[in-house]
Amino acid sequence: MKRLFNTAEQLVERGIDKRVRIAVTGLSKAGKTAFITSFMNQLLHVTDNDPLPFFKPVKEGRLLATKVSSYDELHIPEFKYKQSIGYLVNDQPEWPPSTTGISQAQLDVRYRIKNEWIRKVQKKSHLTIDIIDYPGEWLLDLPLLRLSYKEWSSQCLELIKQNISTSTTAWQEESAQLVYQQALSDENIAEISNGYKAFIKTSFTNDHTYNLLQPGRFILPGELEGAPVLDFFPVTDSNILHSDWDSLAQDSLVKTLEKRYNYYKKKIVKPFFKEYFEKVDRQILLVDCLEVLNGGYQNYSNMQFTLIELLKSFHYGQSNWLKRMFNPSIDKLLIAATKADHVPPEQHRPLEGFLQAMLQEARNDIQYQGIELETMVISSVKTTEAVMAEHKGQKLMCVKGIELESGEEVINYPGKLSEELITRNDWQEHQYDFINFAVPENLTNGILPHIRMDKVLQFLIGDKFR
Ligand SMILES: Nc1nc2c(ncn2[C@@H]2O[C@H](COP(=O)(O)OP(=O)(O)OP(=O)(O)O)[C@@H](O)[C@H]2O)c(=O)[nH]1
Ligand SMILES: [Mg+2]
Repeated sequence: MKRLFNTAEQLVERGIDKRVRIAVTGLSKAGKTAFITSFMNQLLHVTDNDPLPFFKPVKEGRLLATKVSSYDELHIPEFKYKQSIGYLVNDQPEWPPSTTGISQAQLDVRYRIKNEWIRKVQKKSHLTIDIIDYPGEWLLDLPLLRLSYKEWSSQCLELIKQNISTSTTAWQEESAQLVYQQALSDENIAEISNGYKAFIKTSFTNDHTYNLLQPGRFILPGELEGAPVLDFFPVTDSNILHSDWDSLAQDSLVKTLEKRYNYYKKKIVKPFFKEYFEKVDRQILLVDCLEVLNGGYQNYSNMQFTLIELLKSFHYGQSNWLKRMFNPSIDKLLIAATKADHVPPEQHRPLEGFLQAMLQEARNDIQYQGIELETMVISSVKTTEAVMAEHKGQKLMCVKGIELESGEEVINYPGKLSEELITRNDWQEHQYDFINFAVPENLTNGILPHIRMDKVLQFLIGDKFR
């Protein structure tokens, strides 16, 4: 009953524009947790923060206070803001650890109403912001919702052909021996599926190829560790893939795998999407371009493919009060290159150009649906400062900070970024050297230094404070 009441209350709040749900999307290590922590941190310090010059409601002095409120939906764990900010601002600061489960934050912001007519009857109002954090690996599952088992298997086969240059793995050798038309015991299926899990885990961690070798829960199972729902794998025998499966027996291996794949989609992926991404109003896609630039052409084209497929999973469209209540869609999308503090400021523009070119096709398709879309280069936590320094005999703008691996202060010139779309041939000539930076030790006032978080806030929620 209480849940029903909460849902009804939420619907009304959404309809009258007093509640906004933001989807923070990004692959594993893109910077989602750091972003959510900084987003909350900036809002929680609206009254004692340096002016956030591009966040208009703050500039106009209308934001009065923000608090983290306990979440209405008790079945979803709360995002541990205090713990997360604790990592960043304590005496020996660290980055918050990689996320292993879902959690949700709810912020309540009180503000002075701008519209003078409404102000005559009501001076203050509030906005509730919902935001969720989850492991990036799980996001890779969303595109599965559009694929049949056969289509998914064909996609896996294609990705394996493109990416795996090394000798065949144990799983590939084993699966090549399988007779897909015949039945196979559950124990054997589990054994081979464990081989597949090991295979995608290695290619995910070692090559870090961002490819769509799903399911994401195979890489990070969470509470599903050891559950039979994770016992399946794709068919990578092209003869079987091109044959007709209608006449095959229900207990044949291929049909069993197909059933398990469909079960996984229905019981794991669909509820994940419905609960967290279906009722979203605004979205930010965080992209770690630096990892890709370091990684080379294949890495780039994998990430491009993955992100384009991912963006197809969301509903975009213009919004009005009725739609917001009953059939919400995303009316603003921000695509942001994260970790901009790795790049000297004069190279932010080329980095943005690179991001725009990488996602040109997806941007075009989404913008066609009439929504507001912007690209930005941002940093949730600024860890470096820009300095002029000599690099290979030239005076160049570099970044100075503490290198994460060595703990030493370093001055780094990451290479000259190109605004143009980089072709496979050009790529070899581009040498990039992005290093990881540690969180600086001087964040004693508890306010995180950032790059353009004020612009992010303005784009994502600025219009909600009317
Ligand atoms: N310099 C810098 N590094 C960042 C920033 N944001 C994230 N990072 C780095 O990127 C790493 C990953 O960031 P997270 O926020 O944990 O990434 P995530 O998307 O939540 O990753 P998962 O939880 O594994 O899906 C951090 O540990 C930092 O090393 C930033 O604004 N500046
Ligand atoms: Mg995380």
